[in-house]
Amino acid sequence: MTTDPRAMRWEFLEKMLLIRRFEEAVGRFGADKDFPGHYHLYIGQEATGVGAMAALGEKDRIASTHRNHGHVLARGADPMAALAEILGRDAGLNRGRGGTIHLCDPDLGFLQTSGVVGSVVGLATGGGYACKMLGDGTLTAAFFGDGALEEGIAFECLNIAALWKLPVIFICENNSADAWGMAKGGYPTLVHASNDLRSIPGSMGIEAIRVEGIDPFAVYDAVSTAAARCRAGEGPLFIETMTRRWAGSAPLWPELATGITDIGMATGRTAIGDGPHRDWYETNDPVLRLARELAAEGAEALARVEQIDRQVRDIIETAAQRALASPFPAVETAADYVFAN
Ligand SMILES: Cc1ncc(C[n+]2csc(CCOP(=O)(O)OP(=O)(O)O)c2C)c(N)n1
Ligand SMILES: [Mg+2]
Repeated sequence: MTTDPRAMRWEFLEKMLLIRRFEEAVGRFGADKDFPGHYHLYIGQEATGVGAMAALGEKDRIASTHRNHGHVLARGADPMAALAEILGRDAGLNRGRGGTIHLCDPDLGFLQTSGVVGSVVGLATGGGYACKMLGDGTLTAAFFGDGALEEGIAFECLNIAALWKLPVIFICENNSADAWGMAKGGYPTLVHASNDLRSIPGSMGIEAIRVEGIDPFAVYDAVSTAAARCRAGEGPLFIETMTRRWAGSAPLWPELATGITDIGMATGRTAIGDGPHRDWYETNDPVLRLARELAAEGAEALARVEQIDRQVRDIIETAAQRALASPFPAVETAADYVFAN
């Protein structure tokens, strides 16, 4: 990872596009019923995962949620092994045992990813305690949704992390703007008495800031500053990254509501039109936003955006075909890797 800000923009675009094409492939698998059960896509939040991961160190630990695909990829996991995991295949990151919700890459520092809302806050606090005991200057980053702050465990763990000055960065991805909520047949979204989530860690003396979750540089800067402070022994910090909920994540089951991302909407080759998702394409889609900014720099930059998109599409298409063609674990191995020996 470069630290040159100009080069970083291209790396961010490439990673964000990789996650987008990956999620579109998962959406296709989901629609085709290639894997069972519920799943969640990271579309609309790519800038948060990519910006944050770029600011973390190689030895830092990470805990993530049910919406984990983008985190695992942003950290550098192999897309084919991640897709194979979602499909329950033996070639998957967790030999097909974790699936979409527990997709995890321990080699990249993931302690766990868990679908139990709020549990991440506890896992990361434990991770932070371990980092502090090791005294090696590492930290643990927790990625969780706004819904996690409805859970009791979040309050206890923020409290203990503050009291013990644990090196933890609590990254709350607040995607509740434009969410439908259950009353409209959507997914359960935030139901909280607090109208500003920052006040919760704030009441425990944890500094809490809010950043634009569609701006990878804002997230990168916030996490870099927080990491330096954690490593200096100042204790935990809380970052709330705001995104508008992608239309495809508003209903109970995800759907590719805004279609397969057309990079032409960033390069000017495709007209955005006046449809229902105009705001998304013009303003809220973090991938189109960064691609547009880069493509505006001239013909060479525009061609580079298109080339990166082609390259990333190829990587994901090949990974998807290989993952789909790969075998399921053998029946007699069903209990392997599941229980500790
Ligand atoms: C302890 C617990 N309660 C309820 C659920 C059901 N559930 C799954 S996702 C979800 C909403 C989570 O919202 P948030 O944490 O904001 O994450 P998002 O899906 O918005 O990224 C709920 C309530 C769960 N998985 N775990
Ligand atoms: Mg949420």
